[in-house]
Amino acid sequence: MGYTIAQKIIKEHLVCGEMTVGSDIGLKIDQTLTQDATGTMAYIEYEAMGIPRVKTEKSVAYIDHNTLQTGFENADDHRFIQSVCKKHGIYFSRPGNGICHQVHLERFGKPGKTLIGSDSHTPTGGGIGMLAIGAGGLDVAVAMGGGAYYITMPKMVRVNLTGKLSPWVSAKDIILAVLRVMSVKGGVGKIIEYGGDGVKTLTVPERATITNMGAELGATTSVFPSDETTRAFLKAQGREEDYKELKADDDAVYDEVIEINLSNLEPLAACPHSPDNVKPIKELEGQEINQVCIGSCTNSSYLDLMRVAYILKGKKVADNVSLAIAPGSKQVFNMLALNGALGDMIAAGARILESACGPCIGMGQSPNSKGVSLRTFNRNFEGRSGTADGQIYLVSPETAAVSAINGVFTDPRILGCAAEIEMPEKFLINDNMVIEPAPIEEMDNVEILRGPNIKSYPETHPLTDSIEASCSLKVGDNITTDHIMPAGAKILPLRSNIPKISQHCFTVCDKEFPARAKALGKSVIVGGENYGQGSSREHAALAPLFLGVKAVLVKSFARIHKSNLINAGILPLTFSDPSDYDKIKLGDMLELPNVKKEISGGCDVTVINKTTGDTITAKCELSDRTRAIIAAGGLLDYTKENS
Ligand code: MIC
Ligand code: SF4
Repeated sequence: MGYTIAQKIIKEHLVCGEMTVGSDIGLKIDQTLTQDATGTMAYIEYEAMGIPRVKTEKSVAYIDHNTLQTGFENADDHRFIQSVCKKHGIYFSRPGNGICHQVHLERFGKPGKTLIGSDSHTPTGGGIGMLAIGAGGLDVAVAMGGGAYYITMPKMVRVNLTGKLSPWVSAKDIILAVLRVMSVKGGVGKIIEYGGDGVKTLTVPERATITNMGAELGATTSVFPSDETTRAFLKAQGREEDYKELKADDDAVYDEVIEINLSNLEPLAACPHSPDNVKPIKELEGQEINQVCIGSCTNSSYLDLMRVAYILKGKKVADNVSLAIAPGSKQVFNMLALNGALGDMIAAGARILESACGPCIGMGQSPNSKGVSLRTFNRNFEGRSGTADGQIYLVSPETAAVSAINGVFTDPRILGCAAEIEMPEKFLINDNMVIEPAPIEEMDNVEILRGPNIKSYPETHPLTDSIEASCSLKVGDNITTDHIMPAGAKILPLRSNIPKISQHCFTVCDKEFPARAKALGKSVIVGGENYGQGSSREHAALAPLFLGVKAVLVKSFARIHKSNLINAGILPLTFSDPSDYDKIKLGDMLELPNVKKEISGGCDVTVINKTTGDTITAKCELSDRTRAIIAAGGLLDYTKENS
């Protein structure tokens, strides 16, 4: 039996476990990336492990999320990360150099290598044939220290692409079409592999748009073959030597196959408030809009922005629309500046932002009340834009640009013939905003620069024999990490201060939660399906840890959040019978009388609702390793005990 692309990379990097679906496997990690919003904590954790130099082939720290410096906090965090990088052997990409995933694809990613990143959109690297996975900061810290990264061996899904996109239909429309079929939880426990004749019609940045948004499927990762198109991209980036061919064997076996004929696709939009709420633009045409934002790690490549500039050239942004554009990297920005495309955007009335995440994470550009905002981003969760009643639609750059001019939802196919925009044979290469680490012999002279907002990792506790705690919060299905630990310009600067950021935990759902949980001392959160979807932010586990949450009992979990809970020593429990969800109410007193014994024996966990008298059972699906992590009180304690 042959192998899929992902299975080939996994086989080459397997350090423990068996490649059978559902088994716990450990992977050697070649590269890591962090961004600043998760990075400060990841480096605090790395420091706590006491390993002098990173052991990966390449580790890069990007500053791209918290770039709005309205107080000392973000700048202090950037300075802290820069000093840690210098000392411990990590490359530092300065603020302004671009969004982590875009820059990593351009300058560092290599086909066939493994990459983990403390950001859920790390799978962008799958666009050049990497096995690139989003993880919690602590997992990344462990990988930097040379430790393996553990996942559950996923199922393999093949998305077979045939045909060719019609003019003005875009890579974004492909992934929105996949989301329409699979939904935001359809990818959980799966790797999505793209294949078929249609692959060769897509450039690397287009492939990266698709693998990037595989995160919204809940997939472990997504990957494209590495072929002549990949070689040409790497050559244009001045690094052809990093090329390696990668394709699935003809007799590779997939658990699921999805067929997409590119020729049949049309422009699509993900409507509020979920990336899988997909409708054709045709159905929305003519509706008035208020804002357009172009950028983010999904759609901010040179090719994307050249198409946008082509559409905007000689036109004017409609009076009722504010158009913001953030090029994905300094490379893209600089090339647009030199070839005149930036001038076309400015002349049309675009507001040009720095190369960073910006509006995608609510760092500025929040729309007006009830504002309809078309964005080329990947997430439209409620409130994420910073405007609680904002109506966010996710669209392609082409749809975004033409709608900005017309002031209403517009199908870009009205533009007629395709724009003749070619991939450059040579990108502009200038890595002067990537700072190299100090040589080993000089590392002792590097001082770590800490600001007053940088606090240590919250206190952890080993698992106790029993737990008695009340239900401090009950929520429904598809709770995102943006509900659990909101981002935005006001809260993000607190990412290195868990006591302070905890005061915002779950306030989107229930303003009283932080105070109530803290007053209770110990508590349990109850939730529905796909709990914790979205971001990799471990703050969505660390804030509950700080607030005394001992267990989260839900119908099902999203992958990264479940492992962040385990890493924080919080029990991830699922109802054995989902209808038992109705047997617990806010404020009920719960008892887990034999929890330690049951967990160590791999048995179901008994939960007694002392308020109602009901007894229910919960599953705690753990491997031997994650069981030991929970028993120790989290991954940091486990790593210290085992090193
Ligand atoms: C996001 O898109 O939600 C983020 C912000 O990039 C997060 C990381 C974070 O919360 O810092 C992600 O996707 O993991
Ligand atoms: Fe940044 Fe948005 Fe991409 Fe997250 S999804 S890494 S916030 S651009």
